[in-house]
Amino acid sequence: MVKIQKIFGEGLGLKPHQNKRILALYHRRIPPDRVITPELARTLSELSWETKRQLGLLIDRGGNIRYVIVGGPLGIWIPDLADFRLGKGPRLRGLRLIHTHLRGEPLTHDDLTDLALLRFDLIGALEVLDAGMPGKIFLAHLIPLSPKGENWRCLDPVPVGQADMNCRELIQALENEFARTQKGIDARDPRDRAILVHASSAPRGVIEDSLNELADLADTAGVNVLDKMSQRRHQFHPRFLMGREKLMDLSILAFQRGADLFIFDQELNPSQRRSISDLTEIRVIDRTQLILDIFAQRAHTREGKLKVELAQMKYLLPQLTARDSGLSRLTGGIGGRGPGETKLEIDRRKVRDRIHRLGKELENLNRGREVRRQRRNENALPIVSIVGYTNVGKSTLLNGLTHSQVYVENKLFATLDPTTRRLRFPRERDVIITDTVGFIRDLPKDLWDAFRATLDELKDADLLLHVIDISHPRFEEQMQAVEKILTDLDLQKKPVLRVFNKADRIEPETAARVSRTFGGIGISALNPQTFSPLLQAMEERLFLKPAYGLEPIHPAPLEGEEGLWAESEESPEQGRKVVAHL
Ligand SMILES: Nc1nc2c(ncn2[C@@H]2O[C@H](COP(=O)(O)OP(=O)(O)OP(=O)(O)O)[C@@H](O)[C@H]2O)c(=O)[nH]1
Ligand SMILES: [Mg+2]
Repeated sequence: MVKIQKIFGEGLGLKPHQNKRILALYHRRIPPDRVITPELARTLSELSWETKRQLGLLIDRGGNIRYVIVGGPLGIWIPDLADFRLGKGPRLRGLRLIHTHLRGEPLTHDDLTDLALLRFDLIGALEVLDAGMPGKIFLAHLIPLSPKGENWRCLDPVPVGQADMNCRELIQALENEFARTQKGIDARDPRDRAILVHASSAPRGVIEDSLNELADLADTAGVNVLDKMSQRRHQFHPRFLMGREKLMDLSILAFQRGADLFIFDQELNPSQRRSISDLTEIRVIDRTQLILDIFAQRAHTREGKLKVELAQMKYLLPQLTARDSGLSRLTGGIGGRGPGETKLEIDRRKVRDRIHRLGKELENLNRGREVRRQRRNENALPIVSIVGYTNVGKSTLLNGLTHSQVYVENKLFATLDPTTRRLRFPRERDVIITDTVGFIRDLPKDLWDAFRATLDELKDADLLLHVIDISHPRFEEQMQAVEKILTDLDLQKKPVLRVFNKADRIEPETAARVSRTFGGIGISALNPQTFSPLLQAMEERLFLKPAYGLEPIHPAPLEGEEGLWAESEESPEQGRKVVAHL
């Protein structure tokens, strides 16, 4: 084994003979079951007293001294431990830190932070008495998840000569204990094991809702969510977003639970992501990346794949501007997927070229779609578009209405590409009905841009069916998020029918009340027998509208909301389409 034999830390200003004696510490070896020998403690203490600086030793499990560190009078800074990276699983670092304290103080907060963040086997502070005699030794180690929420245990200080516990056995016992608390984890399960993190000033309920949605997203992406953690903050730490303290708790929690990924609910800039990941040695992604990843998994058609890749590349570009050596960590999304994996060598120029080419290819596809769209318009069939938050049952409704087999799944973003079907009303009246990609609040901008063309097709719709999952605890927020997106798409004037779906999952009276309150129609997309009132309302909207004027679609708008108004047949465009098929 090649040892790095140099003084780490604040070696400047030491006298040559001190330097030499400190370097000579590398030749000491400690029996593997001892924390430190009294002889070594004495030398360390003497040298520390003479130089008026803390001295630290990082000792491996074989009792070899791997790093000798010189600190200041009050603290010591741990170097980059490149040779001792943390692996996956319930492992401590394989190094213990024994260092001197010149004022006889017990382990400080900084010491315990190092213990936690660096996952040392043990940490010890050796008291330096007058004339450089060693005094007591203060020891602490991490402990597995406990009901009291403590992260470490501080042992009673004893004079260093009496510190006779079996160090090897203690560390082994600890690792066994950690392995036991992580037992729920199946080592053969290839999924990422994540802790979800939220830091914002939002009220608790909002944070909880947001984390629940993030959990759904993570589940959709195929991530095993082990735990959630949140911090209410009014000011964000520029480097770590959350406070350093909290990050330490997070790091310990990750260790205790055996997590290998943090998913932040807040958008992180590249340097924040790197700082957090460097400090905790755990991969870090944010909600945007998670959604991008889901879209990447979901894209099946050529067009869908192009759009998602374009969004991923656009997302990647600014990440590359920040100087970064660990590109793989930045670009590897869930399970190392994402554009980064096979393109470690990508540089900015290549990404720009790719963005340019993807843009061109999509433009061509869009042109083709434009032609199809015009043809459809010439056919002059009314168009009904199904919109709504993701997973509310849009595709199920399309299937139910048109006896189709569009892909349906209880996961988010099952549908990425629009599907179009023909729906026949009585009296031989046909309409075109389309299913669209689900909406979500705060859709990442790059995805929004990529899907903009698809969403713009909604402008052709004569009627929007806004499907709402009435059984969802946050259906009102979802409804509002969708209506905001419709406004952003400049569709606020489109006739909209609110369709309260999954009525089978709640009490009939509640369903009726909600439909009345918000002005909509309750259905169960799984059961076409519930469709009659919906079909009737659609028919009325499409074919039997009053001759003139503006007609409110929702009888009782939400409080503070202006209400959605439907244009009547007076609208020349709609008039043309509808009249042709009456
Ligand atoms: N109980 C119940 N479940 C429903 C109903 N409608 C849909 N679902 C279920 O809800 C889940 C989502 O349905 P989808 O039709 O894929 O939803 P979507 O809105 O198209 O979702 P995305 O395309 O992912 O945005 C599926 O598991 C459906 O079986 C309903 O009326 N009642
Ligand atoms: Mg769908």
